[in-house]
Amino acid sequence: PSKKTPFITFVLGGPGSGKGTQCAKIVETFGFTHLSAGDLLRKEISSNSENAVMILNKIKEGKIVSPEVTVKMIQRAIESSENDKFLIDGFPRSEENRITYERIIGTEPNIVLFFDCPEEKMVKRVLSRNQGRVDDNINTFKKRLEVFTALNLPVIKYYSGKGKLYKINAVGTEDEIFEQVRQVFAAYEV
Ligand code: UP5
Ligand code: MG
Repeated sequence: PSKKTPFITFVLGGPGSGKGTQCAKIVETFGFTHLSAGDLLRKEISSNSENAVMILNKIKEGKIVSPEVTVKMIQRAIESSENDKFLIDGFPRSEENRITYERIIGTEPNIVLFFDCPEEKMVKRVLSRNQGRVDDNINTFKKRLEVFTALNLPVIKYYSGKGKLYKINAVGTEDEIFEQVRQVFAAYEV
């Protein structure tokens, strides 16, 4: 039996802008399933899959993994879930990512959240996270930020042009930021 077309939210923002933190709150309040592309890739590394070494090297360099790999991972996660609403966190990171997703999945997201955060806040948050991520060091942070600016901002612009973008001010307490996020989903009644 074919499932209902799911409600898809892309969650974008620079490194350390608070995507994962806010996604956890959206899951609690609105019952979404959270798919962090970065977490899915890190899972591939720890399961020693055929792509593990390639993925680890990309993450260490702050570079973007081939979109076929990432989209297949997302597709599997959506298809194996019973839920019909998903947060896709940290993807698409480039126009190539976006176009590959549309080609393989065949749809566009319903809405896109953009956590807008100044660099000095993001770098502080990343360097004080202390969860042992191989990319949480100042050198890799700089590369992640460069890639974000060059490749991810055009995607954000694209969705803004389509009227799908919700820009969130990502400075403040977690609860202050979530209040803006809550209003977006409340309006959609999802
Ligand atoms: N924190 C959160 N909110 C706060 C607040 N309001 N005030 C103070 N502190 C706050 O938050 C970061 C830290 O800040 C945490 O310690 C948190 O407690 C605190 P978090 O919610 O984790 O921020 P997030 O935006 O999720 O940061 P993250 O580092 O995960 O973002 P990235 O986009 O850099 O990382 P991601 O995991 O998405 O990707 C990692 C790498 O994977 C990429 O660089 C790339 O190499 C690869 N990748 C791909 O190749 N393709 C993909 O599609 C996805 C990833
Ligand atoms: Mg994250």
